[in-house]
Amino acid sequence: QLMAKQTVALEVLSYHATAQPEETHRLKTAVIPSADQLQLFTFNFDDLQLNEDETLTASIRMFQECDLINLFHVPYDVICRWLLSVKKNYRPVTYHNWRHAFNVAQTMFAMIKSGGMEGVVGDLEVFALLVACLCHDLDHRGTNNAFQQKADSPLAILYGTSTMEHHHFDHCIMILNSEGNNIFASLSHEDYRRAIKILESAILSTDLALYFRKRGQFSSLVEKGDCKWDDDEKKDLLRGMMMTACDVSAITKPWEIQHRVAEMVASEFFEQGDLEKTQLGQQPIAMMDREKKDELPKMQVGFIDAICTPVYKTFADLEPLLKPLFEGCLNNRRNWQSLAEQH
Ligand code: 5BB
Ligand code: ZN
Repeated sequence: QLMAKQTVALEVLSYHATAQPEETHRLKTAVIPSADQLQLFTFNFDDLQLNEDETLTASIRMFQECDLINLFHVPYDVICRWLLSVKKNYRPVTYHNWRHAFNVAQTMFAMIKSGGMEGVVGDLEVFALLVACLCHDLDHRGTNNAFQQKADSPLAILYGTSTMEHHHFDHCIMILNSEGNNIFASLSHEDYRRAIKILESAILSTDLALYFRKRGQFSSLVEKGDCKWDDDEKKDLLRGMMMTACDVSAITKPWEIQHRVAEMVASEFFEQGDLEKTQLGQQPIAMMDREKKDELPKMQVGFIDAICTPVYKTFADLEPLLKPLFEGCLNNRRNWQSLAEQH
């Protein structure tokens, strides 16, 4: 068992690409548009309005706008190199790709800057959270935890629970530990440890299984009005819920965007379903079975009711400036429900 794990660990952890000097130089000398120009403050942000280079300059702008580069003495070439390395370690899968990570970071930025969370999370937390968003799905293969288990993948052997999320975090650490990529290098020893802890917890909390365990505690605190977030454990819970709210935030977007993204989510699920049929000889669940694609509207309503509405409702109760997320979610529920009724 130990031998197997060591072999698998080498296989999984040995290789990752980093940025080339030419591309680092190009980003380093690029003009960074303003946050307003890039529409970074809005909850209705649409990444398709930006080209690939602009997703990079927009990411830099989010760090600048939070003053993180100055506060934490990040050399400009290091943040450029790190960002390019992160982008390079997303695979061209249909949904869990670089653009998804970038969108999640933009929602986090909007929650902090436009959603009233700036006074709640401190500078080091903002830094770690934005990094967590950009890194939270690193090296995703377009297949979920259940698939890793069923396929006995090297990742499932290495990490028994929250399989993919542990891998995303490990990949994030590998990039930070690569030459010239450590954006946390100038932090004090204490801040460094704290940033890595926040990062780890934030990335792991994007496992849906953990969200189900934690959301009851979170809504109890908000209902009780116990929202001072003064102890570490409560604050960690809040940050985890913010990660979930950002991760599934496509469900809060204007209908046209939500519809387009849902089609991508569905395609990636169907591709996993195809693999289950061909590679594992198994019958996929309805969500991943392209024969059942007519059930998409009904499934989105189920997703909204079971997972999305509770988290956005709690955030809206916590902070009125976050209500647009809740309202966007309800608007998409109406649209999916009406499509479901036409079937
Ligand atoms: C989700 C949990 N799963 C174990 C069983 C199925 N459900 S579900 O019924 O809520 C469901 C969710 C069913 C279908 C879905 O999509 C059909 C295209 C979805 C769904 N999931 N729809 C979405 O728009 C999105 Br976004 C997602 C999230 C996919 C990634 C999961 C990451 C969870 C982070 C907390
Ligand atoms: Zn994600």
